[in-house]
Amino acid sequence: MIADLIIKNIGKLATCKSNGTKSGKDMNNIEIIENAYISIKDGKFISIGSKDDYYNMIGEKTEVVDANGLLVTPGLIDSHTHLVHGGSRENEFYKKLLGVSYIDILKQGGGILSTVNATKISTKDELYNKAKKSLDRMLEFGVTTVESKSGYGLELDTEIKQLEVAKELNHNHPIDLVHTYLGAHAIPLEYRENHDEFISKILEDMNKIKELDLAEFCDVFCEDSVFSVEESEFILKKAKDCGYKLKIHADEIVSLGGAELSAKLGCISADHLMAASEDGIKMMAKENVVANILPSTSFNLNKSYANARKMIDLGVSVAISSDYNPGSCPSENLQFAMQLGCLGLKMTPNEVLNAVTINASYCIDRQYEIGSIEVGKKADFVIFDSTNIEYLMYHFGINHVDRVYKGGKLVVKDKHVCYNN
Ligand code: IZC
Ligand code: ZN
Repeated sequence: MIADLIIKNIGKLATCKSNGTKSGKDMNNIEIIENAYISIKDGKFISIGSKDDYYNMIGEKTEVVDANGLLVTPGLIDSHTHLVHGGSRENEFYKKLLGVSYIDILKQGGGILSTVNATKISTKDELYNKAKKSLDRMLEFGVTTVESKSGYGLELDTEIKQLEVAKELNHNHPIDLVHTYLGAHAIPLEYRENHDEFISKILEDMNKIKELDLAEFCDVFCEDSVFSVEESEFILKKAKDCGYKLKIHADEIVSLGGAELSAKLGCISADHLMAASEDGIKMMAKENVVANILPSTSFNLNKSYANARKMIDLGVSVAISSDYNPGSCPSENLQFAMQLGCLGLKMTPNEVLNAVTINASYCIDRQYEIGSIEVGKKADFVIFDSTNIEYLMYHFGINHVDRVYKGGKLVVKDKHVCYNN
């Protein structure tokens, strides 16, 4: 078969190929092909090999690119973000440094609720342009697929506005987006004494959003002073009946039993887990719930890191995401989260790379399309300005990307976006 594009002279090709989620000791295994090439046709990988075995795929129109001996990995996947929102929260930054907690700020009507106000008063264009800027940054860091949550409306119209912006961006931007409805993100002040009434509104809204086909996943912020385990269970069960796949913000600050609930309900991922119990982790391993850990949030809130080593020892599949949001993680930089995967979570560089590629693809149910470099999968890949995986985590705080390809098209060159539109 004649290829559209061939990348030759790849020093190390980290395919991240796997027959399922990577877990336990297997999380540290990465198939590496040295002196490799990849060839692409119609946006997909058609052949992967070593040395010069690509000659018979070169036609008149084939573009052959020299990777100059560098490292190539699958496009990175950010499977937990609060991408679309209005405003920013630097006004709360110093308060936090003085020791006022994230939840106390929320209880005072700030935090998520202040972003809800900023999102309500933003026009669609404003939300679109702000989120597009963030997506460009993510792409420049090597991210080619992003999960994007709503949750800054807490009423139907603004939730729809956020989800529609994400849908338009999915259409117009090279990054593929996966959409999550997070109507249960906070309790508006007027419902503080009446959670049940607010929850019944969420149930109505989730049906409408499903009818409009605006979200594939449903998520709940299960946390002390936000949604209890019982409330989260009630909401997520209804979401499942409505056709959503499930996610949960679990045991981020207080050990409530969110990990246990994720296993009980068959969530695809449980996210955060800084305070997850050992029983909860064991239950997640048994039910194959992916632990989606967000170490940049631990860093930014100056909190402890999730116990990734224990999770891996107990057989849980671990993914890592940015949690990009205006409160607890105002940074789009997934490479920084990867570096904290080593420095904070004590994961190995190989485990971290699997966590942001193949395991992250499972968090968004895209494991058959992306997450590894395999024949038939979408040709999303990154050429790093590095000859090995370790260097990406060791040399921290900088962007290691050389070039990014999305569906076989060059979208980042010399560290800057170069797609048309
Ligand atoms: O805006 O604070 N944790 N939700 C749960 C967030 C962080 C986003 C925010
Ligand atoms: Zn979150």
